[in-house]
Amino acid sequence: MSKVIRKATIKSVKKLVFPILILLLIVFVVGCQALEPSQDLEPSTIPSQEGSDTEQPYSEQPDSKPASAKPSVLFSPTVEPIGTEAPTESEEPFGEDYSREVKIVLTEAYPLLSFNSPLEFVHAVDDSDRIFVVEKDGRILVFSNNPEADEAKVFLDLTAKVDNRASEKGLLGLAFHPDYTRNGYFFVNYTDREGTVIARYKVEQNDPDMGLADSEEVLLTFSQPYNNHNGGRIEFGKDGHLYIATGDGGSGGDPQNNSQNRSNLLGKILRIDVDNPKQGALYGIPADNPFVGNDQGFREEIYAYGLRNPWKFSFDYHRNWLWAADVGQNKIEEINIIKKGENYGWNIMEGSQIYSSQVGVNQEDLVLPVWEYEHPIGKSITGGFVYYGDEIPGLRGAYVYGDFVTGMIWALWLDEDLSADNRLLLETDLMISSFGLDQNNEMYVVDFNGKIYRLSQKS
Ligand SMILES: [Ca+2]
Repeated sequence: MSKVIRKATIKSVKKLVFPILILLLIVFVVGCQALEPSQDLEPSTIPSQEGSDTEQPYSEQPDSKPASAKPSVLFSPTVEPIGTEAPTESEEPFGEDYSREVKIVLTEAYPLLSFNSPLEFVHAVDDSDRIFVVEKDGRILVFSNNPEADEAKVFLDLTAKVDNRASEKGLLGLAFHPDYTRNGYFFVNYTDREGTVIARYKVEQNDPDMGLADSEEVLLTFSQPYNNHNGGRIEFGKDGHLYIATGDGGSGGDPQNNSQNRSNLLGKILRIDVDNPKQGALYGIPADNPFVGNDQGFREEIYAYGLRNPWKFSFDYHRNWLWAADVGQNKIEEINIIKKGENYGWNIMEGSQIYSSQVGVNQEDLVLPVWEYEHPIGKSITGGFVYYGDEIPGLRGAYVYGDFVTGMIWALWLDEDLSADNRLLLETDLMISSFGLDQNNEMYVVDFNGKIYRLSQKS
């Protein structure tokens, strides 16, 4: 596969269209001002926010958002979607109603429930239509997927173990074993005072709403040199293996060069086999992991590397693609299609641009993002999922993602040849800490401030 896979044409069109829209807006605003000279006009400046070296995915304050990018009405697209290029000619595979000119609204999914710094929205693979919400401080809450749900039970409380004392530390990931209905196993990713812990727990046999706090089996630990960039999501692939997102260890610019260093687990997507442990461990290495049997000291858990903080990834099971959104440093937020053994560039590249030079790495071997956007359109990408639900036919096949800092939500259609059609769905005031799917593949947005919203089609 070609290493340079981002299509520049669409982006350049976008780059032209957006300034023209802005120019028209300015002309309009100036015109209005001339008509009403006494009226004070809000300055339409976007704050110049140079990303700090320790840009963090969920520590930004709401008031740091570019105010002028906000619509006056929440949850209603007040600007035409950016990048409305005509869809490609290829036959639409997702049904007759299929049109990408879809209008989306968000509604509060569980008005009677609120959460304390929620980071994940997961359903158990057991057809029970329950939702599990991961709270940063170490609790997992469970409730019925019903707008009238008025009680969330504590499924697991790890607050005594979890070190939550930095903006990117805490309980970060939850995944149910593909055979959960039989073995009751679920897996978590959290930080403690030493670093990252990947652990297995078991559900109480007679109470599906109670995880057993004393059932912990630690699979994997690794230290974190700095507080930030701890990755987050863990998820099982169709291959039955557990995938784990790790960050580069933190600070800014990856000062320890962890992401390019395959002798550690930082700045990677890992893949482990939790069902066939090797001797003396609770997991094994899948036989076809890319660095199995290497004699260079590379960690065999590594599936892909060169990532900065890909704290949200997800599988597109229809196409068997692994999507990972990688939070940028100072300039560029990126989306990658992760393939086995590939190097996604950080910290040599930030998105498609050179960040630093490094001896011994051939730039041609680096895989560039399939899509990227620059600051200050957004400053911390939150990866979502490809939508395959029934309620929004026009969204089928789109990778839905957002930005934690600016609250924007987009849909990205990617053809097999990786040509991209990216559209703005919504501008919100949410601090988007995650997207989630229920068992029917309907999509939700998690607001770090405590509420969960459901995507639906505007009638
Ligand atoms: Ca990259």
